[in-house]
Amino acid sequence: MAELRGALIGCGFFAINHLHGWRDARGASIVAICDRSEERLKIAGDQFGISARYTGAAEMLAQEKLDFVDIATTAPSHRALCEIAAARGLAVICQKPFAPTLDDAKAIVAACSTARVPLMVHENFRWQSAIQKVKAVLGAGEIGEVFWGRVSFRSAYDVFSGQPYLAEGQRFIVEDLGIHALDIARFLLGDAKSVSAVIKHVNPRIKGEDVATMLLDHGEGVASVVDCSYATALEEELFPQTLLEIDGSKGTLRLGPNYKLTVTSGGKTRKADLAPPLLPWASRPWHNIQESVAHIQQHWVNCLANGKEPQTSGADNIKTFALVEAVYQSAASGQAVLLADVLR
Ligand code: NAD
Ligand code: 89V
Repeated sequence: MAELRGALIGCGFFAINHLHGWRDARGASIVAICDRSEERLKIAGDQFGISARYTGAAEMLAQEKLDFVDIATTAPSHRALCEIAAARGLAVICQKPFAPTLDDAKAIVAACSTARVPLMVHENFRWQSAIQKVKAVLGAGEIGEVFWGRVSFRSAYDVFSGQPYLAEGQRFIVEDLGIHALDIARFLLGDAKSVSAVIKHVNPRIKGEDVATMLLDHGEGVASVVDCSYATALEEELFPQTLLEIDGSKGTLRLGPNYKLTVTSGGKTRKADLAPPLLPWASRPWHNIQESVAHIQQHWVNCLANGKEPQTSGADNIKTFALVEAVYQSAASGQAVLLADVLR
């Protein structure tokens, strides 16, 4: 089969990881790039040897022969860019957070559905190999029926130097990082029916909340606690690790610091090291996120080639996005919020 031809829009901080992932992907390559900043275009184009460079997305999509578009800009531009790609009949990958509002996210899903083009949100955390291996343990029934979980991300890492816009928004940790942890909770324990949340703003140098504690009701008595913080200075900085605790009817699973897995079942405990590989282009501590970028992008290529729905399709990701919205509503009201009400 011929290689799929992709174009990347947004050549900023995180897009460099996309470009590495595309270079490694089997079955696709990036043939054109776009950024409204000439400087970012030059940096990315020179590094990856891509000569088709545009400062306007519409012009690029009109000029280039493409199969898909990878949108790696920040959320305010996502809806307009997804809509112009869908109008041209191009399959779309869009970075998280999907959009500024749930209405925008729904509009993107509708535009791609009307145009009958595949849509995937680049929700990559579940594609970290440690998280995938945990999913496989649960799927194999080793700890029985899961009834409780904790998804935890606690750090004091300075994310603002690489991503200064994160310090500027009225919303921060739930929208930017909690969204990954909430998606992992859905991935491992199933969809949530309601959520209760408490959020806190600790760091005076940023505008939004940097601590969040969320309780998800997954139905039939199954619950998870999802907690995240960028105000937690630990003896050992674990950024960007997600720790897991999962209890089941036959045993327990823990994904502890430094990717150490412990599974206790039937009176026996086994341990495994789930440290991710350090890809040739990756650098610590970001390497687990970087490998997940390569994995999700290969998943996209495989889905496009085989006509399959991506795991984090637009329709799927609306449920993660709605959880984020529900968390903010719950934190503001002090009440549990039903997902069905948010999605209505
Ligand atoms: P950034 O600001 O460094 O880069 C965005 C780039 O997009 C900039 O170069 C900007 O000039 C360009 N741009 C914006 N609007 C444009 C438009 N309409 N047309 C052309 N170019 C445009 O941001 P970033 O840190 O790279 O983040 C980008 C996205 O990636 C965000 O949504 C962020 O949440 C997400 N992100 C995801 C992960 C992850 O692990 N999934 C990690 C970091 C960032
Ligand atoms: O996923 C993100 O957008 C990043 C980080 C992993 C640092 O939170 O901001």
